[in-house]
Amino acid sequence: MTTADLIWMNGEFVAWEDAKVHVLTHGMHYGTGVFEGIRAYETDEGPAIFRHREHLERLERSAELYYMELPFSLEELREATHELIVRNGLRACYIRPIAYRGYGPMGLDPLDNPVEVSIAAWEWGAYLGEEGKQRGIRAKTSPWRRISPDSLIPHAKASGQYLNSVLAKVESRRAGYEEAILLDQHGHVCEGTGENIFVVREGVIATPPHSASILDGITRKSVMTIARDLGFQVVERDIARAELVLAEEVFLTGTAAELTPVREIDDHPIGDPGEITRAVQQVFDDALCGRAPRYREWLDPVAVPSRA
Ligand code: PPE
Repeated sequence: MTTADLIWMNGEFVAWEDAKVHVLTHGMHYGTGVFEGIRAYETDEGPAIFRHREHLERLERSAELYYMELPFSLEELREATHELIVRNGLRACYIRPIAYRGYGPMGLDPLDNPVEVSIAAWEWGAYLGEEGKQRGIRAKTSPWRRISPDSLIPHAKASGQYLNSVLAKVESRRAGYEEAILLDQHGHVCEGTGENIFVVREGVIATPPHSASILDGITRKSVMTIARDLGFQVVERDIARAELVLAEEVFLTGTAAELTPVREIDDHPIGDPGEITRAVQQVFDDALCGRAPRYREWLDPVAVPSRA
């Protein structure tokens, strides 16, 4: 990975290589952490963070769902992130805040362990490859089902929950695909290992609803708004597995993956990225980089002091 100079840890900036934790950190043993994935983009007015507030609010909600109270306000975390970007001299970057139960008593009850918070930022290119973003990726339906709300909290972005994504990811990569598509506990299409999913059928854009165990993706919401503004019909509904193959177009959305088309699922060609995917992707990319005035409010500009 491309490293940066500094990482923010519990209110202080430390050298990247010194950002360490104790081996008995609770979150490392039991997955008791919540995190975010955020991106900043280079705009005409310097770096700007895409939907920063929404991401920080989700972090706080995820923490709350796992009984963690963040020891910093969202405004403090926002300011720390701005300073981190400036002090690292970053322009476009990926931002990873994480809050976790730290070193303290062992055992499953986490309530006496401190809640620690860190924020790292670094340059991270196309998550599923630059070619994947342009031409589309090959995906495979996973034999692993997405975590169900009977056992965990799909709406929380919690560290331990990602073991589910790791199983699906490794299985699909070993089988020669770039990404796995997970079904929910009822067998409906749910999402990718780190992305929400959309299918286009008869010109209508469909995406699984909240009841399908999805993570409530911020990119998903943004793309739905853009697609509707472009005049497309967007519906949230259960999607049968076969529809992945029957679809005219399929694409994935996520902070890391941005909008990535899918060109093949389970060895069935879907084809080159279709017109609707392209149209939405174009406006989405414009929105990220501050070229779409209509979505300018989605950007949190970072004030970079001039070196003069
Ligand atoms: N589902 C899952 C399971 C998920 O992890 C993500 C983000 C999404 C949907 C899309 O959510 P949003 O980013 O709000 O649009 N995955 C993050 C982690 C990726 C990683 O490898 O780490 C991300 O994209 O940052």
